[in-house]
Order: sequence, then C-alpha cells, then structure tokens
Amino acid sequence: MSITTTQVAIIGGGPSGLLLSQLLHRRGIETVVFEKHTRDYVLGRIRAGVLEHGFADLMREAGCGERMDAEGEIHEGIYIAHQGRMDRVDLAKHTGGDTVVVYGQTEVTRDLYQARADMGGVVVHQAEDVALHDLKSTTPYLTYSKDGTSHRVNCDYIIGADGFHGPSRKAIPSDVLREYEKVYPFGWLGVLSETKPVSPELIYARHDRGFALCSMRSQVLSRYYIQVPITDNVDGWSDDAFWAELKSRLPADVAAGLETGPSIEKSIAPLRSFVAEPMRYGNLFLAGDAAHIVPPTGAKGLNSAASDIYYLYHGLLDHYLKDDDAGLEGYSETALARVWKAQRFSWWMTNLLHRFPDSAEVDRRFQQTDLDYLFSSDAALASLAENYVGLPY
Ligand code: FAS
Ligand code: PHB
Repeated sequence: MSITTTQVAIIGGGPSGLLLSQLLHRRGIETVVFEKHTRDYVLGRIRAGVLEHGFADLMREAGCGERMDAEGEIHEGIYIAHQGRMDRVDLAKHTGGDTVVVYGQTEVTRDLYQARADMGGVVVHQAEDVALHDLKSTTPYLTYSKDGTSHRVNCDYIIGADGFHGPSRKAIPSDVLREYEKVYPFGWLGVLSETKPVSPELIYARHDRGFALCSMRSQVLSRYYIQVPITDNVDGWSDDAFWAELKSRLPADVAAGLETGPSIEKSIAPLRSFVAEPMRYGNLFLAGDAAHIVPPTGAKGLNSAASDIYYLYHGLLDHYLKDDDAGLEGYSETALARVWKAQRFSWWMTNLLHRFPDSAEVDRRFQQTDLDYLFSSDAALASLAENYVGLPY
C-alpha cells in the first residue's frame, strides 16, 4: 500500500470538490481530489444552468471567471407563464441590481478542471473504493484503490464533496446523522437541443397539463424541461412527443416561436428535497449534494453547493493562516442556515408551479391565487427575486 500525505483530502471531482481545491491551492493550502469517474464522464453529465451572482464571484476569485464572463449571459429577469400569458419578474429592479449568470454546469466544471491542470493540481481519477477512516481523530485518513494498487492518504481534513450517492455522508454514524426528505410525485424530462432559445430569458410555465421550463446554455443551445409522471421512462418519449407537449404548456404566441430540433441529450430526473445534518463529523465536512438535494425549480442545487464551498474555504483559510477555528467550528450551523432557505425557496417554487397528481380543484385555485398575488405585490416579487439571485453568503 502506498502512503501519501496532504492537508485537505477532497472526495468528489464535481463542481464542489474542484472549486474548493482550486480556491485553497491559490492560497497555498495543499489538496488532493479523488474522483470515481474519468474527467470526460463527469463533463458528460448535463445538469444546472443558472449561477447566482455569489457563485459567479467565487468562480472569479478562483481565477476561473474568464470564459464565464465572456460566454455566460447576464440575466436581469425571468418569466412566469400562466393562464396563457407571460409575466416578468424583474430581478435587478427588486434586488437593487443583482442578476444571475446563465452558464452551464458542464462549462463551470470544464473551467475548474482546466484551472486545476494549469496549476498542477492533483485530481486522481478512477479512484475506486474510497473509504474514510479515523474521522474523530486528529489524524484522519482515506484509502482507495487504483489500477489494482491500494493507497492510503493521511490528511488533516476530509471533504465529502461526493454527491448524493457517495460514501462520505454514510460515514457519519446513524445515531448522529439526521436526514430530512420529501420525494415529489413527478420528475423532469429534460432535453438539450442545438436550437435558438425560444425566449431571451428563462420561462417557468404553470399549466393544467403540468410544469414546463424553457432555459438555455447559449444562443444556439437550448435546454427545456417538462414535468412527467415519476413512472415515465425516457424511452417512451420521442422528440416529437416532447416538443408537442412542451408547446401545449406554453402561451400560444411563445409556442408559435419555438424552434424544435433533435435532442442531443434527453433524460428524466427525479425531484426530491433532502437535507442531512450535521454537515460536519469530526474532521469530515460534507459539501454540496453529499449533504443536500433540491428540486431544480429554484435553480438552487449547484448554488447551494457553492455557498458550502464559500464557508469551507474561509474556515480552512482561517485555520491554516490565522490558527482560528471559529469558521470550521461554525461550518455546519452556518451552511445549514443558508441550505434550509434554499430548500424552502425550491419547495415553494415547486409547489407554486407544478400540477400535483392528488391535488383538488381548490388546490389549483390556491396556486393560481398565489401567482395572482405575486404579480400584484412588489413585496412578493422582491421576495422571489432576492431568493432567485441568491441570498447573501
Ligand atoms: P456532484 O454529484 O456534481 O459531484 C460529486 C462527484 O463525486 C461526482 O463527480 C461523482 O462521480 C463523485 N463521486 C461519487 N461517489 C464517489 C466515490 N465513491 N469516490 C470518488 N468520487 C465519487 N442543479 C441546478 O441548480 N439546476 C438543475 O437543473 C439541476 N439539474 C440536475 C439534474 C440531475 C440529473 C442531477 C443529478 C442534479 C441536478 N442539479 C441541478 C443539481 C446538481 O447541479 C448538483 O447540485 C451539483 O452537481 C452539485 O455538485 P457536487 O456537490 O459537486 O456534486
Ligand atoms: C437549466 O438551465 O438546466 C435550469 C435552469 C433553471 C432551473 C433549473 C434548470 O431552475
């Protein structure tokens, strides 16, 4: 067995792990990232598309903002389509100028991998059987295997940035870990197509047939979603069926302008709200999807991961550069306070815009009244806007 040492061992080469590694490396703190899959496999996953302004600033601080600023789009508003019409939420107006950046998670991850390579950052791909050890001691370590060889990595801290299915959360004893979960009775069927986006800004559509979302990755790459029963299989949805259903859920004038084309990616994602507490156990810190999952209706999944990384980055900086552990000691409480607000907003947006299979007519009237009230009240619009652009870190 080979034995190596680093300061911060990070499990997971997704956006959470890569961003933390990049930020710490730039301040002289040593990390190693352990990723189960190849770089291309990670980059092949199509996920988030909207970055809160706080996340965009963190990418710039990590030295990874150049392509995002050149190719990403600043969006000052979103539309909500309902009752055959479109109402706009002016994000900038209601937040004193805050906006979001439309730039795909795939590109964020690509930029982070490139930055790691440029700095000589160590990312171990195809790391198998990663296991965590001695988390309550001052000398935690992880083990893994690669190409048939076993390895041990001694470290000060282990960061569990290994997503919902990774080993980190499961390393916390069941009598310590508390899990909160809500599974929604529907999923999102997503399509990526090399077509011009139907709208310059995102459209969240509430319709009796179900929710729909019109998003984008660029002016030549569109991302669309429709709510489907959780029992649906993506093989049961032809491209033509998808486009017809999407059009049926949009206002007629919007549907008339929809450019369709072959799907270059098509998949169904289940929707759940999930939070694991605490986000620290001894010298293990959880971050991102390893600790929490949201329904993507509020575009908070990737953005909640970013705020975890912000808190961890500053807590580790203070530990190593100032011998001050207050940030690390308070990490779980501080991160969870913001995570739960993102959970609430995502749950609220999901309940506002989706058709629930067991809903009664009165429930649908409450939903519509919620929307009517929203667009009649600057206070209500400001509340949606400040959550959508991202609450302060
Ligand atoms: P990730 O899951 O991205 O990364 C974890 C990494 O850990 C992965 O690369 C994985 O291979 C690795 N790993 C797992 N087990 C390991 C092990 N045993 N050893 C080593 N490595 C291991 N968010 C939005 O905001 N908007 C969206 O539209 C949206 N759509 C989504 C669609 C899908 C299908 C999914 C699953 C998520 C979606 N999300 C969306 C949320 C998503 O963007 C996450 O919030 C984001 O990927 C979180 O990043 P990480 O915390 O890095 O987790
Ligand atoms: C996306 O572009 O994939 C996207 C945008 C906003 C959301 C969810 C997904 O709320």
